[in-house]
Amino acid sequence: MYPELNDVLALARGAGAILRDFYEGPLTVEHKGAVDLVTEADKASEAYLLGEIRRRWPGQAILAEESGVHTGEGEALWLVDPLDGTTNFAHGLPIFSVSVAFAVGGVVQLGVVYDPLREEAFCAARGAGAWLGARRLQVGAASTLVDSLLVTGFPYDQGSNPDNNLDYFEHLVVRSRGMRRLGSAALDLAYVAAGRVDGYWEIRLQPWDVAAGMLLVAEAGGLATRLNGEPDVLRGPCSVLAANPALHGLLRQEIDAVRAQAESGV
Ligand code: LIP
Repeated sequence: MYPELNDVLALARGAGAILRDFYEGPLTVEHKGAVDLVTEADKASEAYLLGEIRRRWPGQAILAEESGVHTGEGEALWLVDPLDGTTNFAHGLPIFSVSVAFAVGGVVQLGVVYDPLREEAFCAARGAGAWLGARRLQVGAASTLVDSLLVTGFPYDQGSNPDNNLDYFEHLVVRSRGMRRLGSAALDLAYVAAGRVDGYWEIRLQPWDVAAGMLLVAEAGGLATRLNGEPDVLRGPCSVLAANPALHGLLRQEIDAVRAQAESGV
């Protein structure tokens, strides 16, 4: 038995209510790395999501940020980011979300990105569109960099790994209308789908960060791929690019040019 979009929406809202309870209260924060945090809110939200998925869809596989791979039977796979934007959350910065996606045979069919503070649920079903409440989502129309508001992010090893996106950022920030770094990949993608920003790219994310948001962008008329243009983002760490098709092509050209220059050592 497979879920429907309203089932995924209910899961995301339930997890979001847990995050609201923890937000701005005393919080236990642990380090997964030098700047990679996990809080009790992440864990409580994930425990809720895993429990609900296992109760209602027993035996289906789950890939969750904090507890990893939970194998199952058949071709169903849940991808769960119980709190996307953990660093923001831990600092009390109100930009974070819950991201839940459901895939069959490696293809995401349903996705929800939920912002618990604004109570905005960005929802998509493959082939049926993307929605924010009753509003159909449509990506922005910007087709030049100078007319584009862009958003990106930086990997947790930004301080130790020279491949940290700063070269792409430096190249694009001076060529765009503006650049933002919001701290939640799932919301970045949801905002591309909603036309609030025109383009997003980020390197070395995880499938749970982006699975729902990539479907949102695709169902809102955009193009969401790996940075190299490949469509599959479920097979492991992924660098992603999302925008309307014209801007996606332009951003790929610019990013490829920066990479080529770095590789040539010029
Ligand atoms: C975060 C992403 C963000 C990225 C961070 C981190 P988390 O996910 O949403 O875009 O820049 O490095 O991956 O860890 O808060 O779920």
